[in-house]
Amino acid sequence: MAKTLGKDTGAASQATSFETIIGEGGETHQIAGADGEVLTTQQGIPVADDQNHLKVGARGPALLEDFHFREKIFHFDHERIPERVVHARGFGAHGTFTLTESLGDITTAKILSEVGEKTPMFVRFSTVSGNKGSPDLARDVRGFSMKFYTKEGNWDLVGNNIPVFFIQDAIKFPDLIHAAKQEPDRGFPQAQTAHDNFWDFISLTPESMHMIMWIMSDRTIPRSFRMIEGFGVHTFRLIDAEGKGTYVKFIWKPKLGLQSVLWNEAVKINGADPDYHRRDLWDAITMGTPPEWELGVQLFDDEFADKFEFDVLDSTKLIPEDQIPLKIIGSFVLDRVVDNFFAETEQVAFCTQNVVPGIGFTNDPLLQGRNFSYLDTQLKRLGGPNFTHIPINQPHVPVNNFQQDGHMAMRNPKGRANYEPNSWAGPRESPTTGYKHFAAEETGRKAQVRSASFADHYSQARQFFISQTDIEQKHIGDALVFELSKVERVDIRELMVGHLLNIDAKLAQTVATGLGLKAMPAPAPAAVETRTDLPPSDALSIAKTAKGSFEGRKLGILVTDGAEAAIVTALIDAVVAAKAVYEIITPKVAGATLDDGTLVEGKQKIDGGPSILYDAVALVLSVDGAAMLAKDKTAKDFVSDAFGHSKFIGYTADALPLIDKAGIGEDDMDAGLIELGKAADAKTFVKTCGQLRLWDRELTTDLDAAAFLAPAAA
Ligand code: HDE
Repeated sequence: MAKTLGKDTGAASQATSFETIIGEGGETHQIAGADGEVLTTQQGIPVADDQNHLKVGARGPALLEDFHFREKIFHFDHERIPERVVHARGFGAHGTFTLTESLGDITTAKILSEVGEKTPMFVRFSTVSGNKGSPDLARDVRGFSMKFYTKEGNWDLVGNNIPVFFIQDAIKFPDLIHAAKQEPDRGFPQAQTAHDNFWDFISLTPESMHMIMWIMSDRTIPRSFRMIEGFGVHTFRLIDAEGKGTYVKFIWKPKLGLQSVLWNEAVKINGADPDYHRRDLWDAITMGTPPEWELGVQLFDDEFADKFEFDVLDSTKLIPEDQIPLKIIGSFVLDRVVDNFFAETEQVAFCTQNVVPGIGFTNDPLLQGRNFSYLDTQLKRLGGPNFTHIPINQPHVPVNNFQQDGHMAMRNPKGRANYEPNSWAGPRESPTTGYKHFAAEETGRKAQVRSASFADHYSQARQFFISQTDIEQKHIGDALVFELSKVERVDIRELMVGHLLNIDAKLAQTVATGLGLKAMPAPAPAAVETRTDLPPSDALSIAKTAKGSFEGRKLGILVTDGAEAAIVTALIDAVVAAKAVYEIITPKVAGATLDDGTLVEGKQKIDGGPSILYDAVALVLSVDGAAMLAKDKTAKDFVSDAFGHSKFIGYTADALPLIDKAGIGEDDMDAGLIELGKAADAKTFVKTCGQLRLWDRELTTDLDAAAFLAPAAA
């Protein structure tokens, strides 16, 4: 006999009513009420029982006749589509691009020439080497793919957060990716380049050295998608009405500035919150603080290309902003999360060859290869040629052509003509508005060759390295030592140090010392000697371009019962005024009762809110609270990690016993530890947090600092 448990109505957001009853076997049935939505099969047939499949007798065998059971399991079995071969882990959001400066004199593209024009867009951020379930803070390049739904069709700009790439010719891409991903015999490591195969390939591929400097820098462990730059990498071409071309590089800059975390932090974040980046973006958008980027271009002509030190078709090189300043032409904001992750983020299909009239390609041998690869990959992933019919991939303009049929065709034209030319009706060519390829003059011998103009592999690697601040240089050294220490073959480690010698002697020495090499290896053979005349460029450094603001960052406020309410309130006010956010962390998630009797709710129990999840922390504790937490390993880690990660720490005097037990003695107290004696101190503290980290502290908290501080070998 079924027993009625009660009528409800479920969550407040559900408009329909249902009744919950218990079945004979104790299972729960939710029965649709009079105004309720009825569960159906894919054919729209109402379902009576979704808890039990059809059987002969209550304990008997299943019957094939049960079409609902069969359909439900069949559909479930086919839920997965192949993950992307690269960039499998990603997260997307919708936004709008607004043009502020017209490029109408050099391109016919409406999106780049009609000032004020708002173009809907979708962006997908990703890591490259891990699989779909890998953690967000892998040391890796971030993909930054953009689809603009323009008035002239879809334009895809499929970029990265690093302006250069590992290889010069697309034919090496499968080798690069095989070497970076899990080793084929053992199936690990996941989402890590710290293994023999990767460094074996790299050490035998000197053209990757510039990119290696970037990936060993803090750029590959970003604090947030909201705090990364984007680069189109290749040189593209803008084309005007007369068919004249202008070279262009696309670069987008985050309004919040660049920021990264430390490696020790990244490793811990991956455990505490593997979804750190996607959650951060989701939260920022849903809380009404949508991230924004400026879109800039570097424009140049053949004359510049001819005199530039490197080949503008070589994607292992960049053009320093000091040489061609960025012209900001617009900005975009990401302000809408997806309704459904699979439908949008997973099914979005970017293709480098999706360009609109007025935008064209160059002969960059990487871009040429990509233009083949992306269309090909969509066929495999999305299962047929009609992936453009999926809403996220559909242009926002009419699509008219005679391509027909195929798997899952959703756009099926009416009428008799399905060919052209025809004498019936239908779309026709337009020599005036249609896409015209840039009419480049091409000559040359048919051959498998690499241009000699691509041969300098070290000069820009060096330029990048010398553009970094001391602490950024230290991080590059640390990362190389970490990764190469995971490489088992000593000859690979040595060959890598040989390459570093061609970049910077001190870096090579730091890494050799860090690895404990017995002797300095010989420099790697170089096709072209490293230039030492390229000047440092501030735009290449994260630290030198810092905005000095806490906007968009997160303060973790650790609070216990009896803590000073006035300080907690002042901190919250200061954080809100700084356009930042905060989370209250308490010993129990229900919250803490402050000294004025108010209950402040905890967003995290301390075990679930380690300090690595915050940009800065404040310890607002009572005497009893501090005494209790001073015995707790997690609380001590909270403080010692924040200190070790060079974060700013605000504290009330009563919190000192916890700070002490966390291993921070009186001698260690530095300018980054700020006492919150009175409510007004909260403002000063949050302002100081705008410096983001007290980098000098790292030289006293890290063993590797010694190798870094040692003078370079002669
Ligand atoms: Fe990709 N790349 N790539 N790539 N790439 C793919 O296309 C490929 C390269 C980049 O969010 C694949 O749809 C080749 C450079 C991003 O969905 C595939 C070469 C840059 C994404 C492919 C490159 C990128 C991809 C796999 C060597 C930076 C994620 C799934 C010439 C400018 C797109 C897919 C998304 C994805 C091929 C090199 C960026 C296999 C052959 C250089 C951001 O087609």
